[in-house]
Amino acid sequence: MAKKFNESKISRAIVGRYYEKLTEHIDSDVLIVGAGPAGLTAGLTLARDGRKVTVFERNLAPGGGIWGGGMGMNEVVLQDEALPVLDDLKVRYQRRREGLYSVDAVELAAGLCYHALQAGVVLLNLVTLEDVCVHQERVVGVVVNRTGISGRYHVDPLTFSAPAVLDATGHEAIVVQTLRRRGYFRDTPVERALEGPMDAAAGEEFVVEKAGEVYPGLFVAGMSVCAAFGGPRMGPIFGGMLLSGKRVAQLIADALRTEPVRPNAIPV
Ligand code: 48F
Repeated sequence: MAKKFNESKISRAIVGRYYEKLTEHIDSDVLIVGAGPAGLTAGLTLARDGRKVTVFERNLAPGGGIWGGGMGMNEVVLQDEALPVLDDLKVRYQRRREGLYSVDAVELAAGLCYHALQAGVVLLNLVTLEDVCVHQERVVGVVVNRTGISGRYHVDPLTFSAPAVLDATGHEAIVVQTLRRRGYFRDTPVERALEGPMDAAAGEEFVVEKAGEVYPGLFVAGMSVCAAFGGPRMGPIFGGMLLSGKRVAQLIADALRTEPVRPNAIPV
């Protein structure tokens, strides 16, 4: 009996579809660096709003700091303000005696990834941000490389363009860092800001309140907010990360309504 498929067809299906995704997303509405709780929530919200969203994740598995809960115990804690997000994701939670809610870390990470992709987000894992594109004092894209190549071989990267780029890389705020080390934030509070020591309640408020645009075209959400503006860390409580992602999505959506569409795009 003739075989329905062979190894070449399998390879062709993977390569074909992957390069379709890449080509379709060279120009996006929003580029998100980091697939942790903040980046995934922002991506999900913007994609549901009809935006073309690309998420880059340096690791193999998206989910960022969720998987390990606290000290490797895979439960994360959230406060009641974040429950509507969990309900929307159909992620289950348990009220604890302390008045907080506990969620299985794997269920939260999986739920965020699943719903973000279902909403239309294209997530490219094993891709590391190396730099940003700045044209006329505005961030208009990202410079990325394969994680296995980045920092290891002298191989030039590729670029993706969008009118809005979100730094959701967590404690490191890698995207902000690419501009900071070149002096783009001279004489602003971002120039020397450092993440502060732990204060869970204050940190949770800070990441939501201060989520927003840090440089024209560049936004921050999640722990990158603390790294950019000097807010306190908060440990394994995750409500603020989800709400920070939602808030920045709203701000990006507002900005996109007034920004030129894909300023770096050349019609093909
Ligand atoms: O660290 P991460 O989960 O950031 P977040 O969304 O959430 C922070 C919490 O996990 C936790 C916390 C409290 O609640 O304090 O730490 O702000 O996710 C950041 C993602 O960015 C990826 C990284 O692998 C992780 O999945 N990332 C970091 N640098 C790069 C990157 C890079 N250069 N290129 C691509 N992805």
